[in-house]
Amino acid sequence: MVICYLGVGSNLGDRRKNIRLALGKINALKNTKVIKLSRIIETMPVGGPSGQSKFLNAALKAETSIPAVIFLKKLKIIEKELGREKSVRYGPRTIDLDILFYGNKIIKTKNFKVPHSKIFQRDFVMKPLMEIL
Ligand code: PH2
Ligand code: MG
Ligand code: MG
Repeated sequence: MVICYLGVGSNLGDRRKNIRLALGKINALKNTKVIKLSRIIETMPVGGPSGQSKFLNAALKAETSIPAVIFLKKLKIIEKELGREKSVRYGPRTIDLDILFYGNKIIKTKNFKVPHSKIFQRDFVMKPLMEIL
């Protein structure tokens, strides 16, 4: 089992419900268990189109035996199931599930970086993450 930390964000639709449903779906993945959830905080959007709605953000700690790249794929499927649609960069989304840390693994591919590349620049990630670390 690997301990991992995920960042969760939503600024479209019923944000709290989206986060709750995502959590349930992550917890329902094979050999995966959500261990801890931070408080859910409301944050101003960083980047993306001007005038988009505020986010709800949270972080969670989970353990899984699903390999990182497959875990990422499963998270993308959950995002889709919760109505995430392709949009402009940093645009509004029903749910965003980011792998912040996956054990002590370092991954650097074009579309997938672990640790997540902007963790330390982003208050909306750091605040909830610090709470559960
Ligand atoms: N996610 C982004 C870009 N901007 N701003 C806030 N407040 N919360 C987010 O989760 C967020 C963001 C890209 O994933
Ligand atoms: Mg993100
Ligand atoms: Mg993302």
